[in-house]
Amino acid sequence: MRRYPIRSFNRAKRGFFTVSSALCLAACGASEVDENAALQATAASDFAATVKCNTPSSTRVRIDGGTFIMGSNAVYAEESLERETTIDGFWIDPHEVTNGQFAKFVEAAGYQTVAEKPVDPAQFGVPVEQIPSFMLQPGSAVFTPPHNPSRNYSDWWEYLPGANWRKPYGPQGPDARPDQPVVHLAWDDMHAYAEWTGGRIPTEAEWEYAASAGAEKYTEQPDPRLANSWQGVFPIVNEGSDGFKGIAPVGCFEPNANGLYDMVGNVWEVTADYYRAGHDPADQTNPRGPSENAAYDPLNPGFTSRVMKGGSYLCAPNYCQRYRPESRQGRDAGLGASNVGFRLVYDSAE
Ligand SMILES: [Ca+2]
Ligand SMILES: [Ca+2]
Repeated sequence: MRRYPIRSFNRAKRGFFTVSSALCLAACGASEVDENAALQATAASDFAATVKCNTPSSTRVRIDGGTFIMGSNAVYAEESLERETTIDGFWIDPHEVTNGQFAKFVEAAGYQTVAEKPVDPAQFGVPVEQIPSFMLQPGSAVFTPPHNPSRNYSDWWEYLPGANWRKPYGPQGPDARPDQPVVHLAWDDMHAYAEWTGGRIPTEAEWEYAASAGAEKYTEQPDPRLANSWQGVFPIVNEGSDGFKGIAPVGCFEPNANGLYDMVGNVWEVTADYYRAGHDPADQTNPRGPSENAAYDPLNPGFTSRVMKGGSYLCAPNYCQRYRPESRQGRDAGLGASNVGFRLVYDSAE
């Protein structure tokens, strides 16, 4: 898979890295860039969870087939239209894939993730002199809280060289904790892990069916005991009244009626479906979303995104009310982020 195609670079300039910030960083001396990176990593690592929770069982959970109302007409247009949807049964991980689980795969398979590999300048599709030098270093997108109120997400996302699943807050930050969900993975990394375990990445419908667990749809922020979200005014006031200002170890919050932890909140979870805003009302039986050719992400035009579900610890009432089973956004398949993970489903109990 291409790592940073031109469309991704364009998205980066528009989103994570504004033209001005990219040019500034490109113009700065190396030592100044290194200092900035260190400061960013320090600020971001303040968000590392310090509370220890009991790690739940990893035994696959059976989800019997059935019919439910997928989607929502109540919040964001991309989640509509609600429609009756029928799903075949499957098994699913009770918690997000952890760093400990991913480490076993990496060791056994000798695997290196996309964020750890050298960056090929040709993949940007522009002359190399137009690419900021820091973007030619291996790395990933890290949430770094700004000092001032902002509605511009380029103010709290940074491409941080050296950030990857082992060092989720960058090279200056703490190591990944085995009991926390793995982040900073590209689609290829998740797919490789799934093949190694004999599982697969769920469809959006499977994920939403398992997450909703027969409960009534809601729009309000969940009770702090139920999901790791953001209390306070995002992105500057992080009250952490649910116990975690950043990622929590898996299983710290109450499971849903299917016995699944952190389906909503903690980290977003990538699904197999390509992204397109809204659901096809005719696609009602084991839906798999649009074809790759029909996929379209308005936030990344010309870019093929996958659907991610459930929101993350960064979702707050004043920004990203996506702490719900129906929530969905497009996710760049070639670039990881510090609030995006995944879990697997299976077609057998073992
Ligand atoms: Ca929280
Ligand atoms: Ca989650």
